[in-house]
Amino acid sequence: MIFQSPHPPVKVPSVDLYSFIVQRIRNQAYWNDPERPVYIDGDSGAKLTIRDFLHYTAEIAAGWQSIAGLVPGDVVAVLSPNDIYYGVASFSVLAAGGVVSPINPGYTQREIVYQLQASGARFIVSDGELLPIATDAAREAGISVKHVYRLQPATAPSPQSSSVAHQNLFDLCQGAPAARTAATAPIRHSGDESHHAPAYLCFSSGTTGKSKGVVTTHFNMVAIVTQVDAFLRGEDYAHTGQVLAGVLPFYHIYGLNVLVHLNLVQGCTIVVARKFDLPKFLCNIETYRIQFAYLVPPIVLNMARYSRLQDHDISSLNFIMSGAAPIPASLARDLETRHGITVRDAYGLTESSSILLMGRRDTQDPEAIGVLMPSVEARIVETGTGRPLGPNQTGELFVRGPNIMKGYLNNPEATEATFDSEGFLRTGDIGHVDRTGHFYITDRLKELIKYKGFQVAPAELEALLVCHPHVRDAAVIGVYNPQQATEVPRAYVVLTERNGRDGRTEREVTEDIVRFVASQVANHKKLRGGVEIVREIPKSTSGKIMRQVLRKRVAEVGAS
Ligand code: 4UU
Repeated sequence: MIFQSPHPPVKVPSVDLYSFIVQRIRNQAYWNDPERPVYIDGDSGAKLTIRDFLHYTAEIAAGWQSIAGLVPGDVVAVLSPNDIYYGVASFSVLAAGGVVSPINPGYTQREIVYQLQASGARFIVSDGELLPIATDAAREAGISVKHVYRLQPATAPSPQSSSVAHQNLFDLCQGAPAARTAATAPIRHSGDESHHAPAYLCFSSGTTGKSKGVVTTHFNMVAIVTQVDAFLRGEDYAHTGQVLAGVLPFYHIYGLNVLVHLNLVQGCTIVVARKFDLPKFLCNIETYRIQFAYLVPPIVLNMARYSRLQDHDISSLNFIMSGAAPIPASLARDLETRHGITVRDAYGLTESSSILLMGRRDTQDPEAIGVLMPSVEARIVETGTGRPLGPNQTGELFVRGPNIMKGYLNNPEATEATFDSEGFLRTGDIGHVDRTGHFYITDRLKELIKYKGFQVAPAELEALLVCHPHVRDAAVIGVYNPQQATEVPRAYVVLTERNGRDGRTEREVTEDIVRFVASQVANHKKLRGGVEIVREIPKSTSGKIMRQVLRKRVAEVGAS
């Protein structure tokens, strides 16, 4: 049985993402005013107008080709926190025929090098405090430091910390000042099938193993924007012309889709936060009269619990979309009843170019996530047998549609294991659908752990743990922390016989392991769920870690 969206299917234009966005900007009445800001920096108040956005994007695109020497298909890594110029970096690369690989700015050098190498990046765009690490990572990955560009306009002071004089992305602008008012015509890729070329390489661990490059084509990205736009309009909660919070990271598929692409189609202004800070966020809601916020559950929780919430006038905020991890139903209700803010859930994957399910206006049950995006088809499949299930039967969710990735980069085995013979993608999530077409996600079959919406791949931490001199074997699972409304990674380790504990207490050994991991990985991957020493890691006869045994143990003895 195949489940369909209650919304009519969309027609996906056969055009590259940049041309699509430029066309839609031209048709969007909110952009008639060239001075209207696309982005406002929530800290400094600096603005990027739609006119400058279009100008810089087109000019830099030309410079990528003629000055930097980018050839279509080249990968450009963007290593930056949220920034008013992030979209300029991204669209200029796309317009020049390049592929963007956004990197988590919280990554350590080791993690950055991994993504640079796995994506085959030829250029890097970065800035500020990240420039030295971007430069070192470039050297380590074999990328010329001449190919590391700064993201800020030339007027911005050069960061003290960098010993290399980097070229500036804005120096790629060739246009004379007089050309600034005309939004330059988009550069189209050559060849009819160009819209099926890769546009982005975001990274995701998928159902198993380490993080992999997700090949998202122009067609996929045009599709998802078209689908979400149609859905929001259909439910009468399009945020056309509104002011939106820009707190979700732009490098992650969720933020990328709604705050770098969809916002342009809907004529929105984004108030950009480089780093999330609750009081600052609330001040910005007040100052800029933010109306709509895409968030993740831990932020919604912090907000609902904040003792000084009353001190802020957040009356402009009328809608919160929470996504990337489950939101406790009581939390959504609380904000709705106390503050009159509509809260809806959204579910998506990097592999589906973002949103698959979203709450409807009339979604009553707060346990339900919502219904399928237009043009997305779904199956619920019995685990183990692969038998398709009907309504109200629990199994793994499979999805198909124009927004589903092409596959994993240079990894045909993983790609093959993720799609079934009819082109449905395995989500690795467990749930069911009711008779009204509402989907519920109740469990996760895949290994992935989500800390505050960020991906943590157990396989990566396990590979790291066995590099610790005292660890012989390791397994990592996620345990839910209700106080923080998030999962946290926890490790189970078997110590080496020779080193054992070296006369130290168990606590000293586990604390050392926690510190060791923390020194190697981004903040969100730290072993916040602790380390437990065990005699052996439960494994199947084929040597696979039986995570369900560990999860069951947590369920029996509690998370702490
Ligand atoms: C329970 O998390 C994402 C993308 C989320 C997204 C995107 C656009 C949400 C709303 C939106 O508008 O991608 P990944 O690849 O980092 O993680 C995917 C996994 C899912 O397989 C599922 O296990 O994250 C989990 N997940 C959720 N779980 C994502 N959203 C939800 C959710 N409830 N709402």
